Amino acid sequence: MTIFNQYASVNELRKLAQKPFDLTNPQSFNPDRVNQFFVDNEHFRLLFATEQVDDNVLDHLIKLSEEANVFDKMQAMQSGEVLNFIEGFESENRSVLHTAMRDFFEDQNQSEKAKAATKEALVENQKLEAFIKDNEEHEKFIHLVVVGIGGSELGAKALTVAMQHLNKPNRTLHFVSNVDPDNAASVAQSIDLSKTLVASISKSGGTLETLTNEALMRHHFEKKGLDPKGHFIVVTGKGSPLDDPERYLERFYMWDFIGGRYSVTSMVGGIPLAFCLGYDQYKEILRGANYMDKHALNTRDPKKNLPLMSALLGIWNRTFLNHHTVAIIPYSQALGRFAAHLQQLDMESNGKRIDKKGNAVDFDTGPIIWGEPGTNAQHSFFQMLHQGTTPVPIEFISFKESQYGDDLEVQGTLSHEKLLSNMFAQSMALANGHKNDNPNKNFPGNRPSRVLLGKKLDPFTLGALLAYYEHKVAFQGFIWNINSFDQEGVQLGKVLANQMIDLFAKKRGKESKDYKDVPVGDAYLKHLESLK
Ligand code: G6Q
Repeated sequence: MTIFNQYASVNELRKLAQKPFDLTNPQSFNPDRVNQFFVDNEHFRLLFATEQVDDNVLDHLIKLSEEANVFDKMQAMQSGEVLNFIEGFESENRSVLHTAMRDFFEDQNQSEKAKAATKEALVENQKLEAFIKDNEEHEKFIHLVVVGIGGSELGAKALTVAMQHLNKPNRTLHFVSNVDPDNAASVAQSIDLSKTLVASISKSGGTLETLTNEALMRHHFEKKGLDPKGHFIVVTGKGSPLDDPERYLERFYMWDFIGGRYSVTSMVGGIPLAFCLGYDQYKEILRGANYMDKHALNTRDPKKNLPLMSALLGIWNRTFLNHHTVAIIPYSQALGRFAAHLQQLDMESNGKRIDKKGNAVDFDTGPIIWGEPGTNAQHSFFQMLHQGTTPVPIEFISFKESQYGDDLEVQGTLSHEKLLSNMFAQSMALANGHKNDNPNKNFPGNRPSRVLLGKKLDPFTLGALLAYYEHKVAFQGFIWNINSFDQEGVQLGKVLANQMIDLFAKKRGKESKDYKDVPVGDAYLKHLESLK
């Protein structure tokens, strides 16, 4: 039996899950409940009256967090203890120190490992500040193209989109991630390459898509008679195949204790964010993330710890109420790419089927994460969320104030008020449902959701929001006792893709020494060939 299933609270929670709180009962889902079921810190408030929990369930969820020693594990993580491992089997066997990348402010972590990591991060940040300020002075580059994929793209993209309203004038940012050549071609053809900086971002320095796209981008520069060396910088691991002074104007580093999906506050996010917003605004993002790191670690009352409470509610929905998916619905256009980042963060971290001892888990772990911003989503898939056969717990995110403050009263209310009204209305409608004799107009209700509210989406808040989700995911992994920090599941596809690539190479007369016959792959290629 896994450790998780040995916790006394798990047994109790399984019993309680037989009869979860009924949100359709107007007596129990009332203003008192809304006023009782929330947790907040100085910057956020998490409202969860619309989750199927009562005090008894919450008490047992808190016991679960105690049995799982979540704070010891959070302390171990932030101190650089080796947590990324599977006991007794070959695994990455590393520390997990993304929090050290932003520990530049008060109350710094005192462990030697964390301090050493922060010191290294500081060097990179100083290099970044000098590079960005020099470019601002001389306006050499106004366009930035980031070449990177997965963790070397998604988070940076989500955050730069979220902060677009603060972009320096004239700056444009583009991402080339897909090995589809149209991605690079469309970017290269849309900007003046003589004013363009390209940042290749790859921790390993060996990712097929990134190496290919870098070569493609260099080719586009050469075609215009420009020397790529004067335009390319790199973010990579020290000693990686890309760590080559001959190829780049400047090299920035990251380390093996920073997982790709946890790398936004390293140079991976630092380069694009500082290029677009300026270094000082980027530092505010770090400050916000650091604030949430301290909150997650030091707020030892689980009822006051936002990421922990969110983690526990998520475990209740997933492992005990058996909901398979979670929709992230920001009522914030700026967070248009945020769900895509959280999809990787959560699913690559907690999409695991063995525990840390290598045993198959006998309970459900990470859910399917997806989402789009509201209100647009209401006009798209919300039909299914209200009346479909699969209940989908929702995490709403919204802010009291808009970013631009450029709003208009139309028919008695501001657009921002209409936005917030819609979000609260959805949360209430999903919870309450609506009885109607016409089955087509009947809403079953009891569809859980929670609302994370912030004051305004500025750099500090964005950094804190990022870290809130990083810690929610980490707390869940600690409780399930799975390794949230590796990603072996993506390897097999990569191996087969390389074998397929060799089939294409062979057809071009360029057979590699590792060539393997892949009969099924051959069959696919024949389909391609037969297309007229
Ligand atoms: C993230 C994953 C993965 C990784 C990419 C890019 O946690 O490890 O998405 O970020 O495969 O890897 P490189 O940065 O090494 O190119």
